[in-house]
Amino acid sequence: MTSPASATPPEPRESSMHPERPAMRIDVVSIFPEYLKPLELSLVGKARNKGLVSVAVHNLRDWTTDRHRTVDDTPYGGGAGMVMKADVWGRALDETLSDDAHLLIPTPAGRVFDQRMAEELASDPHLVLACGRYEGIDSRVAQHYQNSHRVTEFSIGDYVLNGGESAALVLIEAVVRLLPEVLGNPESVVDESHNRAGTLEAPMYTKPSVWRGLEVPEVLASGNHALVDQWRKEQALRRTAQIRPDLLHKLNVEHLSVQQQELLAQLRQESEVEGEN
Ligand code: JAH
Repeated sequence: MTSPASATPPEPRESSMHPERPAMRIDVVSIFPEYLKPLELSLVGKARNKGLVSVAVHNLRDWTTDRHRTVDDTPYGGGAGMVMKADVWGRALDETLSDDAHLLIPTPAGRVFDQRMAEELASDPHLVLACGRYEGIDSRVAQHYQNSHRVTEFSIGDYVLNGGESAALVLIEAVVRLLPEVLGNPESVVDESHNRAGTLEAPMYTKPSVWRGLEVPEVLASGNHALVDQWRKEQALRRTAQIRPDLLHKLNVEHLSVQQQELLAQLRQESEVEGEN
């Protein structure tokens, strides 16, 4: 005889520390599933273990139908290299995409992935990354799924890779660290190299105060937090102007202090003069 249901304590869930289901599901499809092994490590691996995200990696060849498990064919119109077949990708994605999935395709021809995009993706319930190889995936695959799903072709920078896998790893790490409860210290999410204002961060130092003759800037040891803060904001802006002048006109002025705004006007004038030469 079983005990009455009301007296039976509920079964502990798979992760009793995080009883809610993962905030996000991520599926990756690739012909090199081992390339995605780093997802078992470090930040993403820990987030998976805590049940904050579920990640599955699939082998595209599981959706081939021929003896040789063929995933590519020669390009229409000729040219070098091979193109990944739409029919194989179609079967893989029909099975992998949920109704609310966002399909992400790494390609050198995609929208450049940045922190803003990472923040947007962190709100999606389901990401599916389709990693191509060779000369890429038959263009009709992205076209087809645009009729039923959100589809984003993305690039992690202006260089050519041998396939989308490493770009997928980059995107996943940037997104997963933004999910609630993934980072131990949520302050470090905003206080880092692409902050609210969009400047680079000030240089950082730790002990010893002199290393190989190089001294830590005096102000940082002053104990004057207001002065330190002011110095860091100035350094942040100077560094941005020097290393990433392209970021200067994208800055979020509302998140700059009055002093930063004045310095910005000065740095912009200086770069205008340089640009004229
Ligand atoms: C190369 C499929 N960050 C740019 C980027 C992204 C993807 C690829 N290359 C560069 C790529 C070959 C096949 C994707």
